[in-house]
Amino acid sequence: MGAEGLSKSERLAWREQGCFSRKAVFSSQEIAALRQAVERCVVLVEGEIESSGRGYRIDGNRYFETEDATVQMEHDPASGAVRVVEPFHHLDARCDALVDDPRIVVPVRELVDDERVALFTDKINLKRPYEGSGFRWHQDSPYWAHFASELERMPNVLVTLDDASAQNGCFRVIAGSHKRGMLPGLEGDGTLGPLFTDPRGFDASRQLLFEVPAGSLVFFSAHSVHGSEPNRSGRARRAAVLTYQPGGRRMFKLDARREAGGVLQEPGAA
Ligand SMILES: O=C(O)CCC(=O)C(=O)O
Repeated sequence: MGAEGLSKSERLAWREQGCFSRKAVFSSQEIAALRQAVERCVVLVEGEIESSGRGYRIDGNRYFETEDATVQMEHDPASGAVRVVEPFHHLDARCDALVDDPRIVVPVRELVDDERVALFTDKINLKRPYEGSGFRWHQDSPYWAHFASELERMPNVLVTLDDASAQNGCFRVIAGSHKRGMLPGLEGDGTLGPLFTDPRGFDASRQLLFEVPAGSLVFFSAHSVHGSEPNRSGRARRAAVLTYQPGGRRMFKLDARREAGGVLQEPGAA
């Protein structure tokens, strides 16, 4: 699949389910190169953590702030693995180029409803074999509401870097949960509890499992309740998530603008 605008069924899925996927958009060669690029980012942040990263704990989980990224470590204290790096695009030229890929940006322009789109944030979620932990049900919008407006115009695009299945912790979305805006968070469940969605606010039986091959894209709304199970398999489950917004706005964690995909040519322009 190339750089195509939204089909009728994708528009319908976006409106009704808050998500849709496009399978195997990137070739296996492209994904192999992207995996290598992502692993270069991990090595880079590991080096920074070792030399100068500032570490802290929230609800028992370990985080580090490097000069320009937040690094979350695996939950199990016995694991030394990096779990999430946010942002990562600026750490590697190949990752930076992903932000502008027309196969992502063309449909995103329609979801943002703007010819100009900018990056809001981006992360890599790494679930190493057997030790990759799950992501509890949550929405992004309650978190981002402190930093951004027009949350309906901030689509996420998850890029699968490995074949994803229920066994290795594929991404999941609660169909239709985006329709209810920001839902109540958990109370009395640690510092981050309010950022996890109270299970009374959605119907868990409506979860969609994105069991898709490496190189696929999952588009989902900032209001969608989403999450994933731990990796119980011997195969990695890595993914990149890019979040876009209308053009001209600054990024979430970096005090800079990152316009995406360049300016569209006017019809008939040379
Ligand atoms: O990578 C996953 O499975 C979950 C991603 C997620 O929930 C997030 O990045 O907010």
